[in-house]
Amino acid sequence: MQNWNERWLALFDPTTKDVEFLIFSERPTTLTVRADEDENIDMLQIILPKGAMVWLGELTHRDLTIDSDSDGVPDFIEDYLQKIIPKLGW
Ligand SMILES: [Ca+2]
Repeated sequence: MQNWNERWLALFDPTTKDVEFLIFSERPTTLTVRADEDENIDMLQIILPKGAMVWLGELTHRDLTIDSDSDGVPDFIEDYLQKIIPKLGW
């Protein structure tokens, strides 16, 4: 799980190349995350303001280790979000 400073979350399993994106029309009001004893997330609860919309997408990444600006967000995710968020019109 990555990024809580913006209106999106990216979820990925390091054993696969699949990344799921949740993009919110408004920032969620509450985020609850629970992990098991192996630190694997087994529950994620997101509470949104009334009327908020969510866009869910899934992609296959090339390489999550490439982070040109060293902000912790892989280039693959930043490039994708910069393309898709303006198209949502939120
Ligand atoms: Ca980055």
